[in-house]
Amino acid sequence: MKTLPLLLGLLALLPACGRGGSDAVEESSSPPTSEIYYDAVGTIITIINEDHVKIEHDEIPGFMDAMTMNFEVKDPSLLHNLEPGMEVRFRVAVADRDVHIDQIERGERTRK
Ligand SMILES: [Cu+2]
Repeated sequence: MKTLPLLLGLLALLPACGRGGSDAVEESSSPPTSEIYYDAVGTIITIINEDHVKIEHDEIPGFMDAMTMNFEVKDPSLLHNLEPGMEVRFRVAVADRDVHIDQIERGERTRK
């Protein structure tokens, strides 16, 4: 039974090593991960600062459940003319670890 904790410890170390290696290879030999886009609807809760907004959004199929969360926007001008309480339609661009809104406009939220 003494060998089990040791084995588990070794197994835990392996994924970390493998990931570091493959990242380095991907960066040098293949193009950057392409973005995936998700259309969403929600209500603006707060304009946090020039490029962050808190939105209560409906379910985004294949991406996330309905929730209230902060988003970064690609360009501060996207938030011009938007105010708390407004219903919006927006698009979330997801690439690797980067998630941000690249399109947003006023639009009615269709509630189920
Ligand atoms: Cu969310």
